[in-house]
Amino acid sequence: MSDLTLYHAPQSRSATALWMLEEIGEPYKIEVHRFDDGSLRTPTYLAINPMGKVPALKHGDAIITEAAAICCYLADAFPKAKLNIPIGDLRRGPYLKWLFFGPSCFEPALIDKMLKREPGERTATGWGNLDLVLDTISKAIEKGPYLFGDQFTAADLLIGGGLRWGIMTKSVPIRPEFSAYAQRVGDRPAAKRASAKDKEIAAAQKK
Ligand SMILES: N[C@@H](CCC(=O)N[C@@H](CS)C(=O)NCC(=O)O)C(=O)O
Repeated sequence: MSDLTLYHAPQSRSATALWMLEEIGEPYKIEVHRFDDGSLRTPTYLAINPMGKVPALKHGDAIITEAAAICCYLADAFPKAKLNIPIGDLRRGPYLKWLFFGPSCFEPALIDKMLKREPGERTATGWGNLDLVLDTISKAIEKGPYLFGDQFTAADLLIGGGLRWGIMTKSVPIRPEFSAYAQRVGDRPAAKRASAKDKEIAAAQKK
């Protein structure tokens, strides 16, 4: 028994962790939260994530927060799913680069765009600007089908998930390579199961 619990709120960044758990295929529990009832600010939850945010993952006694770290952790902890590139493989470095690129470059650039914030001076902001980030992703997926050829990894889940979200919110301009890649990752059965589960949880909260 894997003893995995996801602390989740629907229609949020924790959808990434939910999708990753579906990819891994191990049994897991979900503790559902919402943003308007104070449940992310209780001492019990703050002991899990002092940031008062989702996602958080409990595996045995270990708590992991930050969506990208959760994806990286699960991919390594359950290698049978073949979603990681293991230590010892020279592609491990580039793989980690993409796992970090998601939250440190892609996400802040997207948030700048969504919040209509002027990107700062590109030499000072770690992510430069959205065009720079998108051109970098574009180049990396042009050969495809995934960042590392035929192998779909946790890095595709993060970058592809970010692109899907950016396209949906119209923060990412339509480019054929983005649409094709976003469609490819979104068509994965685990992505569809996670999305259905997330919608079901959101609908139950509205009742
Ligand atoms: N850096 C975190 C961000 C997590 C995050 O901001 N989660 C939002 C939902 S999308 C949240 O829990 N917000 C509730 C709050 O801050 O009160 C990650 O990548 O996991």
